[in-house]
Amino acid sequence: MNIIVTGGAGFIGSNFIFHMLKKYPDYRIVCLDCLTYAGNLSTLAPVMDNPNFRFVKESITDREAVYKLFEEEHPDIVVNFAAESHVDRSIENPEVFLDTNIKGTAVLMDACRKYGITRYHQVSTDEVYGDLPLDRPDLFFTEETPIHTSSPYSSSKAGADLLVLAYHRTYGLPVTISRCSNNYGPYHFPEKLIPLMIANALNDKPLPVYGEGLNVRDWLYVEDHCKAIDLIIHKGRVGEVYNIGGHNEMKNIDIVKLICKELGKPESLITHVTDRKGHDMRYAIDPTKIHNELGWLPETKFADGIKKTIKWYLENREWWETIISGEYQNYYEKMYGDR
Ligand code: NAD
Ligand code: TDX
Repeated sequence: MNIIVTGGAGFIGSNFIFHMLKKYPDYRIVCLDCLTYAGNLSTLAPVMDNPNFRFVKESITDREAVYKLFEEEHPDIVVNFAAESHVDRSIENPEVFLDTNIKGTAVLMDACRKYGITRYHQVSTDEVYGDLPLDRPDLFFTEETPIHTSSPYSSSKAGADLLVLAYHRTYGLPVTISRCSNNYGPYHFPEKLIPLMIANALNDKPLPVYGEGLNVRDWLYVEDHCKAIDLIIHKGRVGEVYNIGGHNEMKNIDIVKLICKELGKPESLITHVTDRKGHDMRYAIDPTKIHNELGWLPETKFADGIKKTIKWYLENREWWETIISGEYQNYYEKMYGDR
């Protein structure tokens, strides 16, 4: 099996590559990633010398480069993780989100049509469903929940999902889509809630909680997400959407307090800052379909996963300190400097 994994120098894609190379020693994995601010080649250092692994630095929006890669590699499966992934950045500058998340997806699928593949898998998000109210804990997102996006990021991901389903219906492309809740774990870029709070707490910097911190997210350990995608690309039904979630809803403020406790830092570091524009209140996934059809269940309890994650950030300071001392510092100043 020859698999192209796009966005593999980012958080979830890199974890997926490690999972696949370990579990399937006879598979070839080709990572296609243009190394945006969020892509980090040092993350892939442990597999760079693996003869079954190849890294290619190109953009999924570059049709010529993508076609050339397909001609060279004849992939059986394409798993598309490549995306602009940060909601706050999409609010500042939506354009690159449209280019990468929508146009890039179309280019990849055109290559799949032209050269033939057995599966195109789109890694999507629960954010395409919009949000749920805090006072209706009985409501969950199912695969039938209407698309109802809030941010330029989620709209671009929803646009891509609709294109993927259209390529299936119109051209018969063998596609699957997964819509996962918030991931956490090693190699998570420190602009996102959990790694940002860990890094700031370790540096005794303020912990910027948006609004009152009552927004709810459904957190899933990244390895469990990777295992779900592994199942879907091998056993999932073509043309189907699968929700993936941890049944682990938590308020932002409780996560931040837990991180303070685990690191022995005072809660007085918590600073309430201006809320995110259009901030989704609650995400909650109903993962019944993937459980019933493919037998998937989350394996990592949040209490264990957050400990493992914090330990990883303590043991890999160089990885995230390099990031926060570079260009990212300008972004951080712009985002949090005046609030
Ligand atoms: P990330 O930002 O950590 O990584 C994205 C990767 O894509 C980076 O390596 C970047 O260099 C690469 N990339 C960006 N634009 C590219 C382009 N034009 N061509 C090639 N490579 C490009 O993101 P992540 O958190 O790992 O998310 C991966 C995927 O999973 C995304 O599609 C995201 O929408 C989806 N997702 C993420 C979460 C989450 O909690 N992080 C949850 C559900 C779904
Ligand atoms: O500094 C912060 N303070 C804060 O209160 C940051 C960065 C975030 N937050 C809040 C906003 C959200 O309610 O924490 C929550 C989580 O924020 P993010 O880590 O930015 O994640 P979210 O917006 O929920 O989106 C994530 O999950 C779905 C990923 O970034 C997306 O790529 C994925 O699709």
